[in-house]
Amino acid sequence: MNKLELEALISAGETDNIEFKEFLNRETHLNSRRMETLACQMKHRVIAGNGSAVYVIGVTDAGNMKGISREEFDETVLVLDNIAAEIEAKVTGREEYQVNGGLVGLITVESTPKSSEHILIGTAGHVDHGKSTLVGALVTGKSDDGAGRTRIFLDVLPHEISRGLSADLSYAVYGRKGDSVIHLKNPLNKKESANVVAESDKIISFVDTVGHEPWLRTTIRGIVGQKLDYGLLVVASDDGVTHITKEHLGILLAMDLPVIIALTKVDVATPEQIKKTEASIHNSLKLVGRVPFRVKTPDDVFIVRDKAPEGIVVPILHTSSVTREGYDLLEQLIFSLPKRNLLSKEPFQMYIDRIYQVEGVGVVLSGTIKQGEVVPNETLFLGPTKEGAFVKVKVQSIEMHHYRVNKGVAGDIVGVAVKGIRPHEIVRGMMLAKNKPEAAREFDAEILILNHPTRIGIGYEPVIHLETICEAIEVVGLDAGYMMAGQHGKARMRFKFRPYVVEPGQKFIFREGKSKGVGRVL
Ligand SMILES: Nc1nc2c(ncn2[C@@H]2O[C@H](COP(=O)(O)OP(=O)(O)OP(=O)(O)O)[C@@H](O)[C@H]2O)c(=O)[nH]1
Ligand SMILES: [Mg+2]
Repeated sequence: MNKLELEALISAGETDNIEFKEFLNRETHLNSRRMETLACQMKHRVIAGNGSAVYVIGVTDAGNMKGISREEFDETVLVLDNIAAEIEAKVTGREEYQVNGGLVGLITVESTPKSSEHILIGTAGHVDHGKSTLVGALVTGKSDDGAGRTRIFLDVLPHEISRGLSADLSYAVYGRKGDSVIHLKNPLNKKESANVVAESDKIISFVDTVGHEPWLRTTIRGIVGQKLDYGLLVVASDDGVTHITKEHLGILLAMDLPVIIALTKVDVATPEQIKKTEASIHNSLKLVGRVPFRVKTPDDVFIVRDKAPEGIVVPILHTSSVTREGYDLLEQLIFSLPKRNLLSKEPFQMYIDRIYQVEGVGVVLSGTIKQGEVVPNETLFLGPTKEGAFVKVKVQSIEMHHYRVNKGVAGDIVGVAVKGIRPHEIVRGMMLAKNKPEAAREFDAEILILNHPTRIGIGYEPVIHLETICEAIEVVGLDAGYMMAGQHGKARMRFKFRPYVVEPGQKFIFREGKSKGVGRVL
């Protein structure tokens, strides 16, 4: 910055993340009372600045460039660094300018990455059974009115609000610091979400899916493509288990996700309805070899939190978003569950879920980090292109729930801003990776046919959902020749239009009309 630019910056005055300070000294400003106030102020500035703030020093509050001595300057920087340490930040930049025989400076303070545990929970369940409301009521800590008040927070598209149906995935976050839960007044507020990420030592991200049948593809994308740790199946106690409830349960289990079941709307259901719903949940679970476990007390939470992650024991809670019955227990359970996807040691990989063009930032790729860590300025491979190539891109910055972070780790939902590629060259399902992956047009898999009116054979063309890939695929080889519902066997699959990255062990779902199956890449 030249002096003119400095003058312009100062005459613009203090903004969200710019603070003027004439001079700070150790004796007064590092005493505990003053320091606390300054730390609090710095935190607000850093959060407002998306992880970084600038202190203009040697300048009065009113913006007069006074200039301070070298000793004063150095002491001020030292005091700022001490205050920064209190809020898990540090001084990362320092520029000096000669003014009036003294010094004026720009001191940059940035938040330092901290390791908070980040748990991802995906909702599933029949339309209108209360998924969005449950998530809204959890993250806000408020109750619902039974008429859609809370879910408004998560349903943001105009047609969602007017019809009361969710049509796309929504994301919500809340967290806990020490023993206190950090709620949001409005889960859509970017500053509030950023604050949760900045403050929490345990973060819960919800991926809220949709129950309406025509949007099954989106529901599957929410469950298959996001590296979830747990699935939260919502069943309205008055309406009971439906074919969609069963279908969603099947998808959660096919993805090896441990399931938690919330029996919602117990405030409006009759005792008979609740009993009946509970019985059919028990049946559905027994059919798939799972053991229901009703959570009624904090002791039950204690018992089930160690068992639930293995996926066999399924905690069931009775909840009402109107009376908040069951919410304390559900919250205790959620916050005591361990992270399941722990692949931070592997080289970085992320399947692309969404692609944005952000003004002033460029191309932003969002997704859930599958493995490894990502930091700004590193060079990564993105692809494959239609021809099977990988393009080198450079990471500009990383955001998590609107908060700028210095590092993203396995399991984080992030937006990664990259340079080196144009948005129209990118499609959902591509991979961003540290090491150059291999593109595959065909792969072998073990498949199981769940539903099919007749039988499948070579030439069968379902849509596959694998990680974030959602694409037409053709069965080009089948060991058994033909397969019917309930049968499993080896198949060779070929992506119809372009290659992707697939790896042994990955689970997938495929569908075509009423037919459906699951599989594992060999
Ligand atoms: N009385 C009562 N009403 C509830 C409860 N939970 C949700 N509701 C109401 O049920 C309706 C549907 O809730 P949503 O949260 O939109 O349902 P959803 O499962 O997200 O629906 P889709 O996203 O469209 O699949 C809303 O009007 C809520 O106010 C509850 O515990 N008690
Ligand atoms: Mg919804």
